[in-house]
Amino acid sequence: MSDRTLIVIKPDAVKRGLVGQILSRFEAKGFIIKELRMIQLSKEKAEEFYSVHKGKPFFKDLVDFITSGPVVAAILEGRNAIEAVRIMIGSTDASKAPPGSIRGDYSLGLTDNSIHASDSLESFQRETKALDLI
Ligand code: 3AN
Repeated sequence: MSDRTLIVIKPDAVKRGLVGQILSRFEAKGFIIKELRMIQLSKEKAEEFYSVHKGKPFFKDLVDFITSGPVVAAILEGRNAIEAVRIMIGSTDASKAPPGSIRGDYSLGLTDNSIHASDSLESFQRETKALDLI
């Protein structure tokens, strides 16, 4: 159980002006924002960030999309953060994410699904390093 996790608000949500609404949900839930940064990812950093998906058919689309505009990355601190935040964001395919979850409320996409959150301690460590947050 980790008390910290990483969220990345993706370019679709940043372009649509949803940063404040999304961050406020985490604050309302009780998480503390420990780090907050707007980042334009390079292709190299994006490939490092998504390295677990290297070789998959959607890898190029993923890298193209995450580099298509700035993202907002935040480290959140709170009880059982990784699991709790994954529940709040909803399933990867936003068309199947339930209303009330962030993807369920703000997106219909699969690649452009508004938000990423670390799914394990290992992912948290790799992803924060790729984004130069730690
Ligand atoms: P999550 O973001 O829910 O952790 P992952 O880590 O399995 O999901 O996938 C990372 C990202 O890759 C997803 N957010 C989504 O944008 C994209 N992705 C995952 N699976 C697919 C797929 N089958 N087709 C296209 N894009 C996908």
